[in-house]
Amino acid sequence: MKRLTILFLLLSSIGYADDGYRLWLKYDLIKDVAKREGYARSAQFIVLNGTSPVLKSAANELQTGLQGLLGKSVPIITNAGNRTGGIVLTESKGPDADIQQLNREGYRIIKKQNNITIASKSDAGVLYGAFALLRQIQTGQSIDNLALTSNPKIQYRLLNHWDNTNGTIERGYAGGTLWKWYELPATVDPRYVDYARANASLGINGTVVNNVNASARFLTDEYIQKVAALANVFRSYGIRVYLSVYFPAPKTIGGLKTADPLDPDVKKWWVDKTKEIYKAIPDFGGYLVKANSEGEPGPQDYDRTHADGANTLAEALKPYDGIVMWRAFVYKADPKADRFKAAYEEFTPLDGKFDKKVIVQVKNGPIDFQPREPFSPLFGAMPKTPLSMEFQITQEYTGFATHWVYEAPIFKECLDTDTYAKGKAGGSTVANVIDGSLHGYAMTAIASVANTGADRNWTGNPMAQANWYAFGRLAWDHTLTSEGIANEWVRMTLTSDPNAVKTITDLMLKSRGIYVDYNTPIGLSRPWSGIHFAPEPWQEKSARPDWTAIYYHRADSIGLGFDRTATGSNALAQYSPEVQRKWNNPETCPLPYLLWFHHVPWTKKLNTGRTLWDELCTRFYTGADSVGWMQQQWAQVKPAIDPEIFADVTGRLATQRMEAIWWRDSWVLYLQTYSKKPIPAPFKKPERTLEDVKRLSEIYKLR
Ligand code: BDP
Repeated sequence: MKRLTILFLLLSSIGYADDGYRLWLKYDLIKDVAKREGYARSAQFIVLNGTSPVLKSAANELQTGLQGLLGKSVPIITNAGNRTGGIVLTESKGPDADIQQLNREGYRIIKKQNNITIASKSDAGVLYGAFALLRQIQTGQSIDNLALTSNPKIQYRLLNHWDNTNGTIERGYAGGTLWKWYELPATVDPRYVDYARANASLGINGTVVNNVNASARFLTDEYIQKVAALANVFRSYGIRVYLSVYFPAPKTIGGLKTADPLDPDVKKWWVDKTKEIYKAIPDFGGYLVKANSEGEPGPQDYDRTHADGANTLAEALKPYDGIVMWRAFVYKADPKADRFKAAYEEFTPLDGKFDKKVIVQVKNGPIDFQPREPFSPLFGAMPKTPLSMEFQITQEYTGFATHWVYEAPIFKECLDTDTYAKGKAGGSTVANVIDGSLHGYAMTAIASVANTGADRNWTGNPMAQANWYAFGRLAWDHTLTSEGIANEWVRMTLTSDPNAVKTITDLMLKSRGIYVDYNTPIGLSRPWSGIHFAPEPWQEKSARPDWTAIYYHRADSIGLGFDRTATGSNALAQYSPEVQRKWNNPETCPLPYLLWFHHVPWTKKLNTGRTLWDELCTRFYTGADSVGWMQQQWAQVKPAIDPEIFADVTGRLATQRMEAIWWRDSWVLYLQTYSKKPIPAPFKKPERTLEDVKRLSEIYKLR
């Protein structure tokens, strides 16, 4: 691995193209000599006290990073004697005031007696501090008077990989799985180390390695050994592995007649299986479960509740430091129900009924990772059950690997929204729910569906690396801003040229709004079945009504949108009265959420001064046109960007532009059959017909 890293450093310094593999851990030589020498004076050596593999990772990373950034080798020593001017790594439980203010994984970086000390109560905290110091240098900040304290606000910070035994990834757009199941456990790809380094640099401390639509094979001895080999790599970076479990596994691989969670043989099966896993993986993190959801079996098949199912697994984990993450992503095939309401209806009656080792994992929105979605009403409604957040980094609904969508604003929008669970503003945002501060949860977690794959640059679209980065940074500290994170990522990953940094940061911040405008403006959504890419607002036939497009947008001759007020499904009643007041009235409901909650007449004047129809057209057209603006802005940064990455993003933007127009045309031509209104000036009517775009979608689906 080390040799690989050095090779990359060498190649980049002699001007070879950047293939994106190094992510934000580039460590390219700092060109400003005075600056470089300044850093070098404070980083003459690294003092490593201790033998923990995680501490060693911290020292090695510092050494690799400094070698690249400063262009000189920095020795790792165990005792500095009287020498100063180095970096001292300290894992300490001591009474020192600096340490007292830290939680287990927090760190303190401080310049003391001419040394920089990185201190933490845990070796993992020291590792996070080492990455923070490198980040400080990578982003060109001074390290002369450092006094930096940072504590993660959330305890379990995980990636969820939807990876399968056959090498594919559900909703993955960057190649096949990173995990080479066929080769494991005997062959351990060095890339696993780089995966772990990237995650540790953000403070991610757990990874669920397999799909929530889980194969029972992951619980066989064969796969436990494979997963253990991954765990052996990740352990040195403070990362624990978790498994998604197939709930009926006691039947399918255990040979039992039932998987009823209250059956004594089933309970025993889980106890024995868990013991077997811990024998192979002593720091195993625990189980993630999708049950009674989208056809996946679960406890309800035996007239048991989600709590019964979760608690059986929790009991099996009792002797160990592991947890159960039970997903709340459930909805029944009831033609009369509103899918929006399902999770709340099923889970709130179970509040307080879960074992203390269980955390309920809730998607950010009530439906399914839409480009823009109101927060799930479960947040704030389960005071006695720890809830964790599930975001999605992979761009299932946000344009796969061709559309440039920086997702931090999606994450932040949800985290920063007030649930009003306390009845008044302040202190009860979604972030306050999941960081435990609102209800005093004993356990806190945040997860996101990963966007990594075997593509050389990890994420397909190089700009999508920023979404992995942003999730990790926010999982550590949800108070960081989308802009701050974007700025930091650009400088570490793409360029330090100030104008280019500014242009790209601006593009990133606008990218999600632009996507929403041509894809799902004013509160439209599109979670209908299929590959979730081709526009098909006309889709009306499916195995179940909530897998059709018309179920969601409800276009008719009068207007558009899903009435979720008391005259409709009344899903709004699941929110606190203050939130209801904000969204209940179509006159005052913020435009981004309007069609989520209201069926609005085509001719209704909105607060923009335009009718609904004209506003929709304006959004679709300006959204698609704005991709042209993105192309122009991107063209301007060419001199500051590596040519390979520049060309890659340029190509993807061209595709995005074409597809944005396809989305725009599909929506406006289809909705026009209901609104019966012309495309308002100055926009020109699409050059193709509804039949043309329908055909295009059919062909697209053939792939
Ligand atoms: C949906 C995906 C599906 C997942 C499901 C889930 O389309 O592939 O299995 O979510 O989260 O968004 O379980």
